[in-house]
Amino acid sequence: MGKPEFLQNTAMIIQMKSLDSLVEGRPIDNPVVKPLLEAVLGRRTQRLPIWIMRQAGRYLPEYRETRTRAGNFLELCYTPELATEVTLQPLRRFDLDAAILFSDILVVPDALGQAVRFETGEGPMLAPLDQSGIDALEPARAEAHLAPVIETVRRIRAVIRPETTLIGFCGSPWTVATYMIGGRGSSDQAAARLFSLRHPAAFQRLIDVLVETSIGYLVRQLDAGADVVQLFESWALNLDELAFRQWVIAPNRRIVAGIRAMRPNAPIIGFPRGAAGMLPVYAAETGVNVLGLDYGVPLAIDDVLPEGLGVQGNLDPLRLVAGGGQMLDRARDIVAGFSGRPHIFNLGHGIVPDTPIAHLEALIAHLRGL
Ligand code: 1CP
Repeated sequence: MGKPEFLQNTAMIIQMKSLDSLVEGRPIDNPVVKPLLEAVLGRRTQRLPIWIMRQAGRYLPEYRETRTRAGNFLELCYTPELATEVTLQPLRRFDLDAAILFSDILVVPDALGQAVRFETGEGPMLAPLDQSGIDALEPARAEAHLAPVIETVRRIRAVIRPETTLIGFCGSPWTVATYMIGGRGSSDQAAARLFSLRHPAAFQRLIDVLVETSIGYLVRQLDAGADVVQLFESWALNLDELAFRQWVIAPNRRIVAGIRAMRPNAPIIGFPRGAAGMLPVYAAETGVNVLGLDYGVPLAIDDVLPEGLGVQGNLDPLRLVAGGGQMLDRARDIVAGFSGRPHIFNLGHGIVPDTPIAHLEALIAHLRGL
């Protein structure tokens, strides 16, 4: 796919960066280039930007130690000192281009007054919402409740290298709603799908609360120092076209537009996991800068996505668990497959706890040598 010459020319990119700096009134002699942010903004860079989905977590012994110290998982998310510490852990070990705020998508329901518990060895647990529960949510308390997370963003920004991009995030409304209605994770999201069909008006009210809360939450993350924000739509699978448009595309589009109404040009990554045939529509209609690709997406998606749209992904996390030649070969093919557009190397879903650290080291060394 042909690209304008200037997108391939690093010297020009640096010049353009300097012009940006002039426009924004920053000193032009010291423009700090963040390769990952550049890619999100649609510019190809010499250095391949890399981060790993869920890069802080149980595969790291130092994470397990800090989590034990925190007592429980939500305490870890709400204690800025500890959340900053676990955010930095993968950056100390690996040559990565981004830090991602350590938190969870389920701090939002917790902030709205639907208490969330994380039992060790099990996923999240919530008391499932019914129609009256939706109307009892308390959006007014969310900002104060989430203040420690914003403080964590501030602390991370203060200590990471200026070249490192800081990624903030929240869950997209549909994905968060599947936990709020179902009370826990499930493989088919049947509880939320049925609820949305039986009680569309109540479900729309829930989505509206999540859209509004997410806009405010992400704008505060950007103001505290996040360079980019990512919308995790981890359960975009299992929806028919109509439901996908109603509960995935429309709310994500409203969040993107709502953020940009307050912070024009805010860089946003969308990750609609499992969107499959709806990916091009999602990209065109939500307005995200970068599309996250799960590992089910074929490399040939490159032919049908809008020219210049950035992509992120899509290595199967189990290739990283197994390691060796198959992992390195697939990583090389992914990089080659997206060489015609801005590309951020990542996994197609979160790294899993039994991933050997040596495999991640080998993967990153391989990518740096390409
Ligand atoms: O036991 C533990 O220590 C908890 C494991 C854990 C961790 C490390 C959970 C519980 N959440 C997190 C952190 C987390 N969650 C991050 C920041 C870490 C980083 O990237 O460095 C992020 C971005 C998330 C986002 C998240 N939480 C998503 C979207 C991404 C995805 O994987 O699809 C989802 C769906 C959740 C819900 C959730 N939180 C935790 C678990 C085990 C789950 C999934 C439950 C399920 O399968 O339904």
